[in-house]
Amino acid sequence: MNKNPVCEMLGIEYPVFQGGMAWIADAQLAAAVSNAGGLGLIAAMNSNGEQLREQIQKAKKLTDKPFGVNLMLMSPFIDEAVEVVCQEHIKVVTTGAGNPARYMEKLISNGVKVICVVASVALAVMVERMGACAVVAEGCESGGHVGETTTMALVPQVVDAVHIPVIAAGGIADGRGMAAAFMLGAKAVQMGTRFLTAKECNVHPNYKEKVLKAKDRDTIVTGKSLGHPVRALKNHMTREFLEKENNPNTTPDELEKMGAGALRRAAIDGDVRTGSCMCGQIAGLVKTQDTCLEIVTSICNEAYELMGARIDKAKLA
Ligand code: TUI
Repeated sequence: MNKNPVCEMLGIEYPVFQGGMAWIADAQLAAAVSNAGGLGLIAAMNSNGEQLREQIQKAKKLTDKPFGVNLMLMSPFIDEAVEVVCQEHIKVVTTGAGNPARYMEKLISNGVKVICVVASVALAVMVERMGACAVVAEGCESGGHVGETTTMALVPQVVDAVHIPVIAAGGIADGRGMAAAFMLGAKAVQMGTRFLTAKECNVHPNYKEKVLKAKDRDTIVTGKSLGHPVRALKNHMTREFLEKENNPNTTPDELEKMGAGALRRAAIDGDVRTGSCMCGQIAGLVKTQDTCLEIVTSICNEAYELMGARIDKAKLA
C-alpha cells in the first residue's frame, strides 16, 4: 500500500496537523501532538523572536519528532519570527492570514518546508508557484481569522487547481470529518477546535469550558468591515463588537482597539465575557477532554474504518 504523501514528506505517522492557534499553541501542545504522531505547531503570533526561540527550544526537549511553527503574517513580530525559524532549523512552517510572498524565498533557501494556509483557489495557485510544498485549504467553519468559502466547497476546488498535497481545515473534529475531507481529495487534516480542549492544551480552563458547552450555532463572525473577519464564540465581546461595527459612527480605529488584546484576555486571563474565544463551528461536537494521543489515534482509526481501509497507521494514500 502507498504511504500518505504528507506523512512521507514530513516524517510523521498520522496525517493530522494541529492548528497554530495564537496565544494557545505553545511548546507543550505542539510537542504532545507531535509525540502522538501528528504535526504539532507552535504559534509564533504572540511572541517576539526571543520568546519564540524559547518555545522552540522547549519543544525540542519535549519531543524528538518533527514539529513546526505557524507564522501569522499579520503579526508585528513576523520578520523576527522568520529569522528565528531559520536559525533554529525548523523543518516546516505553516503561514496564515495573508500572502506569504515576502518570506518564501528566505524560508525555502534555509531548508524550511513552507505550507501555506489559504482560503481561496487563487492564493493556493500562487503559493504553489512560489514553492509551497503543500497548502492547507481552510474553510470558513474555522475559528479565528476566516475566509468566505466553506470547507466542502473550497477543498475540492483547491485540489483540482494545484499539484501539491492539500490539507483540509475547518469544521473537522472527528473521524467522520476526516474521512469526508479525504473524499474531497485532501491528504491530511488540520484541527484547531478539537485540540482546544486537549489535556495538554494550556488555554485557560474557562475557555475550555465554554468550548465544551458550545452548541452548533454558538459562534459568530465579527470584523468583516475591517478586512479580517474572525470567528469566535458568541459572548458580551462579540455582541458589543457587532453593535459598534453596525453603527456608521464607529471608526475602524475604535473597532481595532476593541479587538486588540481580546484573544489574550480570554485564552490567558480566562475572561470569556469581554475576551475573544476564537473557536470553530464544530465546537458543538467537542464534548470531552482527551489527550492528544487519544485525539489523533481515535480520529485516524475512525476515519480509516469509515473509508474501508485496514486500520493500519498512516497507510492511506
Ligand atoms: O490565520 C488563521 N487564523 C487565525 S490568525 C488569528 S490571530 C488574529 N487575531 C485578531 C485578528 C485577526 C487575526 C486567529 N486566527 N488562519 C489561516 C487563514 N488564512 N485563514 C484564512 C486565511 C487567509 C485569508 C486571506 C489567507 C490568505 C488570505 O489572502 C490574503 C491575500 O492577500 O490574498
